Amino acid sequence: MSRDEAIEHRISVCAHDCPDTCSIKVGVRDGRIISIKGDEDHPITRGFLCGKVNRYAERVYSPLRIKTPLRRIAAKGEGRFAPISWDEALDEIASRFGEIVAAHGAEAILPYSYGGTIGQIGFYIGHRFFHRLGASRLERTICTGSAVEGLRMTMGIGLASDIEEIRDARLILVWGLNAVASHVHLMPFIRDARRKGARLVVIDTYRNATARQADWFIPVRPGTDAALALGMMREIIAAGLHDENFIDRYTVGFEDLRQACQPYTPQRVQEITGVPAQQLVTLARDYGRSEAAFIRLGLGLSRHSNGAMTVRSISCLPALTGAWERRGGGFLCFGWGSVCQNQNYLRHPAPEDPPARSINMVRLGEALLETRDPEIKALYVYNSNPAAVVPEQARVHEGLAREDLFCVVHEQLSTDTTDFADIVLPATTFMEHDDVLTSYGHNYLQISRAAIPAQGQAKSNLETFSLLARRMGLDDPVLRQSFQEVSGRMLAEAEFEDNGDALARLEAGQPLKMPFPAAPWRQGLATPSGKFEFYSSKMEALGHSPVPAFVPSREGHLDNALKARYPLQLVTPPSQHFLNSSFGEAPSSLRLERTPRIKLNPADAAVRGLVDGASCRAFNDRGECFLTVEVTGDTPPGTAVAESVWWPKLHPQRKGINQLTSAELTDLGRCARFHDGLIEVEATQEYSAGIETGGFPHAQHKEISRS
Ligand SMILES: Nc1nc2c(c(=O)[nH]1)N[C@H]1C(S)=C(S)[C@@H](COP(=O)(O)OP(=O)(O)OC[C@H]3O[C@@H](n4cnc5c(=O)[nH]c(N)nc54)[C@H](O)[C@@H]3O)O[C@H]1N2
Ligand SMILES: Nc1nc2c(c(=O)[nH]1)N[C@H]1C(S)=C(S)[C@@H](COP(=O)(O)OP(=O)(O)OC[C@H]3O[C@@H](n4cnc5c(=O)[nH]c(N)nc54)[C@H](O)[C@@H]3O)O[C@H]1N2
Ligand code: SF4
Ligand SMILES: [Mo]
Repeated sequence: MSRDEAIEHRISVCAHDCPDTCSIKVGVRDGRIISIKGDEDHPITRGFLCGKVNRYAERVYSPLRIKTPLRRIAAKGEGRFAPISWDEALDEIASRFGEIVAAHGAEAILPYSYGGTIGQIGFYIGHRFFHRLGASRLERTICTGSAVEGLRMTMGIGLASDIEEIRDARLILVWGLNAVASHVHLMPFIRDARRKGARLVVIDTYRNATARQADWFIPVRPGTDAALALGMMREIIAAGLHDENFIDRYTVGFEDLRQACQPYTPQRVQEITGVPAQQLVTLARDYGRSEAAFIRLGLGLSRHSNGAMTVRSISCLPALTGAWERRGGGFLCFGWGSVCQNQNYLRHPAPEDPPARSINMVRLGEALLETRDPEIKALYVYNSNPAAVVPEQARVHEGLAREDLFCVVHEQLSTDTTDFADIVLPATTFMEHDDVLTSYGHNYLQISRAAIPAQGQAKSNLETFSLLARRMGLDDPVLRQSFQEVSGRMLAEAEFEDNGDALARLEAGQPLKMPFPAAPWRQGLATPSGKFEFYSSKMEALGHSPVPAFVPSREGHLDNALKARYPLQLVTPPSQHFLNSSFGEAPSSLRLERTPRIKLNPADAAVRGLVDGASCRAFNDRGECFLTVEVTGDTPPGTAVAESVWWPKLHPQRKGINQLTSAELTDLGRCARFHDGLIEVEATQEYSAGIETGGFPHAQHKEISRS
């Protein structure tokens, strides 16, 4: 047999928290990854992957990979451990959990997880274990909370246009989304549309990589997009570009909306958003007149104190013009695929599960430092790196450093969070376990099969929770189901566009498309009226304006006492080569991202005596973070941008960007305000050599910082 013949080709599905959910062809020889490429047969992947996953072997075989269970042998935070066996680790966890339940009650245990894997099983399988135990429940709202609630108020949940329809759009608004970084498989659909004459407009707080490709980039002040949407709606109505027929049939509250828009004259919108009055008028008319206007709304603008109201306001636009009705027109924030998954039985507590309190994941620092009755005595982290990604990081680290907190972290790599653990358990990557994948950006479902064996003694979330249940004496067979049992149940009621031998095709690795309901507004939406609600009595009942409104964000553009001290609005959006904090270890990603940076407008840099490449200290009342200054006209005056999330331990003093972000929750949906924080920036001598002095802890990182 030749060496080529020995290569097997397998299909895996990327399970990172990304809307693209790519199908991957993995070449494997002797159990090792030889090649990785995008699946040409997947209608969204279209034969290519992002750079991060093209280089996935780097992550799978990283020297930072955790290969065995570990027990802490030094102070919390130091990250020094001795290997132990799985049996020892499980015994210790079971006995410590047992003691804590006996002494303080099960609510003293807090699970902490998010999007390390968005495989349906890997994401949800821990829920029923902790529900059965009676542990505190985690409100997993850090990412989508405000956007989900904002959309719910206008149109109920689940309504979305098909990404594949963007091909037929004539005008595309990419709004609060840096697709080139975070949704790269959107770009070919936009390219297809532009080839047929469509225009791309990007509305964002800085000229990001997507804005560079746009026909028209419209910079807005952070947190002010609702005013822009209201101004657009005012113009659309004034010019008679609204669709009366659609409005009569499928919406409620048009007259209230019309009145709500009146104060948002082009001049007033310019004052709030910074968008010139004439540009607003042009944008509104272009949108209103387009035969097929498509809004791809990102979450950037939802991560402000007014995030839900902003999302709600923008989502009224396609109902006002009837863009929903036209092929190539419409609106997409979360794909329809994200609502037609049957994980409900994994996700929700069973009737026999004990009741338990809820703790919001954004407020982890508070939970660990202040929560009482009972105090959190054990934290079990999986699928997440809270020491890096959670706001008010100083408090998070202080909480994680508590000597009396028993902390277990199930992880692939030694992260900032594992550094604080008592016990670390080794986790498989998506290349090493089976799962069922749906997407929050498109509508295909796919089964992902392990392409290679587990590295070292790593185990999947499914296997780990099954073992833990057994150790804890939880003998309900439902807590110990195999992949076949769980996925079988999940897929039993699934519907596909073509149901013929669906299961066999899924088993063969094919993606299957879940059907869109045709024009669901005709059957009735999941709102109280069954229609698009320009006027929402639910909003009113919750104490918010029932009609769209611009509510200044907490740390926004308005001058006030806080702004006098901290004049810059900090936006911390995803960087292209990291995925949240994942890939923050990968040598190639680190090389491409170079150093943790802050983008400042030349005027803002000059008044602070900062030049390009200077070291600076960014700070506010919550904390500080040392960054390298990038002076650029891509960032408007008053806005500072730090693409994120670098590992805190690669920053000086292990102070990451989330030292500066607020853990206060959004208006609705209990989400985080990652782009709504005021800061000041000053030159610093201390770190004038930049990241080099930041103490890269691993030999590997030291090398990278030199290269
Ligand atoms: N490479 C990469 N891809 C990722 C991620 C990553 O970290 N890296 N993260 C993944 C995850 S978990 C998610 S949730 C998604 C995130 O995806 P989204 O949040 O939908 O979009 P992002 O690409 O993060 O872009 C956010 C954009 O919003 C802008 N923005 C911030 N505030 C405002 C505002 O007030 N108004 C306007 N108009 N724009 C604003 C930012 O400048 C940024 O360009 O991406 C996923 N994909
Ligand atoms: N400043 C700032 N902070 C942010 C954001 C921002 O834009 N700016 N974005 C926020 C958003 S949108 C989100 S969604 C959160 C995301 O935050 P997290 O969900 O915590 O995402 P990651 O940082 O990627 O960390 C996921 C961890 O899970 C591990 N993992 C992966 N697969 C598995 C598995 O199968 N099993 C186990 N046990 N572990 C696994 C990975 O190794 C990784 O360390 O971050 C938020 N934080
Ligand atoms: S991170 Fe996103 S773009 Fe990259 S391979 Fe995974 S799903 Fe595809
Ligand atoms: Mo997210």
